[in-house]
Amino acid sequence: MNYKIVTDSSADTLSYEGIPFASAPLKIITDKKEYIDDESLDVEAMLLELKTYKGKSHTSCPSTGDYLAAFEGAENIFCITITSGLSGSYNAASTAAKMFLDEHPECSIHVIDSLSTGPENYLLIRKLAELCGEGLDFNTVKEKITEYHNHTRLIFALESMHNLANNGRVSHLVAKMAGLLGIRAVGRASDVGTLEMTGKSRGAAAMIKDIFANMKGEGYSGGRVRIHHAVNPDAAENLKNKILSEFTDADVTVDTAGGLCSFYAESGGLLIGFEI
Ligand code: X90
Repeated sequence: MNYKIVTDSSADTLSYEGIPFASAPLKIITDKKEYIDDESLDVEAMLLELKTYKGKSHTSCPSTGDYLAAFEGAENIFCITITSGLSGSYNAASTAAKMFLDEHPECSIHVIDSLSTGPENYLLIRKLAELCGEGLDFNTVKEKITEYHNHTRLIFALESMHNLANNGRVSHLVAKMAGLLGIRAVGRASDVGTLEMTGKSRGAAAMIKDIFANMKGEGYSGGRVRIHHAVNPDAAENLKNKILSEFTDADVTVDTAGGLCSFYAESGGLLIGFEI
C-alpha cells in the first residue's frame, strides 16, 4: 500500500523519514509581519521579536487549499490535525478530504482530530509511520491508530498564557495564574481538546516534579514520552532524567517546539506527550 502522512505544523515535525510526509503550515500574524511555520522559520528569533512587539498578534490554520495541495498525488492518506477544540485546522482538512475523495474515489483518507497538539501529535505520527511501514491495510491501520490514540495524553507547563488569553483560547482569569513571576501553570489536554488546568508550580524544580506526578496520575508507567520545549532545553532534559530515574528503559525523546506551539506555549513552555 502507498501511504502518505499529512499533518499541520502544530505537530512540531516538518519532515518524517521513511514515509511520504507533508506538513501544512499554520501562520503567526502581527500587524508588522507574517511568520509561516515551516522550515524557513527561526522560532527563537520570532519569540525574541514578539517579546518587544506591543501590537496585536494572532494565528491562522491551513486552508482547505493547503490541505488539498498536501494530499495531491497520494493514494492512502492519514491526516492528523491540531485539536478542533482550539483551531479550524480539522475542519479545513475534513473539507479538503471530501473534495479530494470526490475527485479521486479510488483513494482513502482518514482525518484524525488529535484533540491535542505538539508532542502527542508527534507520537501519533510515529505510530502511524510504524503501522504503515508494516504493510497493514488501510482499515487495519485506522483501527490500530484509533486504539493507540486512546492511550496517549498531553500535559503542559507554561510560564505565560498571554497569547492564549489574547486569542480567546483560555480565559484571562486562567491566564493570570501563569502571569505571576516564577509560577508555571500546569495542565492537560482535556477529553474535548481544550486546556484544562490542574495546578501551578513555583520554581523550575517543582515544575518538573509536578509534571511527573501528573503523568503518573494519568497512568504513565514507562511508555514512550516526547518532550517539546519552547527555548527551554534544560527543563526538558531535567524532566527526561526524572522520568528515566524511575523508568530506566523508557523511550524518552526531546525536541524543540515549532512556531505555532512556541507562540502559544511562549518562552520557557514545555509540552509533554506520552503513552499510558
Ligand atoms: O487555528 C489556529 O489559529 C491555531 C490555534 C491554536 C491554539 C492553541 C494552541 C496551543 C499550543 C499550548 C498548550 C497546550 C494546550 C493543548 C490543549 C489541547 C500549546
